[in-house]
Amino acid sequence: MFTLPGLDYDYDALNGHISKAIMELHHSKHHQTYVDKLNAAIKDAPELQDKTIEELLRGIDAVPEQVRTAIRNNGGGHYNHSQFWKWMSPEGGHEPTGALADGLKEKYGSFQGFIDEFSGKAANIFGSGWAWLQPDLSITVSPLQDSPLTNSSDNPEPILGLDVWEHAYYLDYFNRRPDYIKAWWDVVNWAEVERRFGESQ
Ligand code: MN3
Repeated sequence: MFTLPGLDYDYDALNGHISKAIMELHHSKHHQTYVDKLNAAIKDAPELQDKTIEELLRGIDAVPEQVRTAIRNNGGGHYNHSQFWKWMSPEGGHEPTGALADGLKEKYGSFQGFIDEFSGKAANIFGSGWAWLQPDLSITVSPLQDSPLTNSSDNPEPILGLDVWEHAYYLDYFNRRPDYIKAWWDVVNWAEVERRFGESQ
C-alpha cells in the first residue's frame, strides 16, 4: 500500500507564486488519486506489493500487462509528485551554490542560460508532461507521468523536475504556461537540488 506523503509546508506557503487553491487540489486530489489508483492496480498482484515505487517504475516492462499502463501512469504520478513537493519551498528561489552552481555555469554559460534552456524545453512540451534536470546536468522531458526512471533500470533519479500539466497552473495562470514556469523558479528548493546533486556524483 502506498500512501500520500505530507508536505513540508502549508498549502498557502507558496502564495504569490502558486496559490493555496492549486496546492491543495494538486496534492489532496490529484496526487491522492494517483496513490489510490496505484494501490488498486497492485491489489491483486502480491508480487508487486513489496516493491518500492522506484523498483516498480524501473521494472515497468516486467509488470503484468493488464496493470502495466495503470502502474506506469499512476505509479509515475505518485513518484513524480512525491519529489515535486520537495523541489519547492517557501524559502526557495535565488540561485544554487557550490558544485551545482559551478556545473550549471560550465554547461550553460551562466545560471540564467540554464534557466532559459530549462524553461524553453518545459514550455514547449506538447500537452501534459514533465521537464527534468539529470545528475549529469542535461535537461530532458517526458510525456504524461513518465520520468527518467520509467522503462530504464539504470537511469539515475532526476535532481529536479517541473510538472507542466495544466492542473499545476491553470487556476492561477490559465493558458500562460511560461508565466507559471517563471513564477516556479521563485520557489525552487535549491538546497534540496544541491543535496541530490551531491549524492548523485
Ligand atoms: Mn501534477
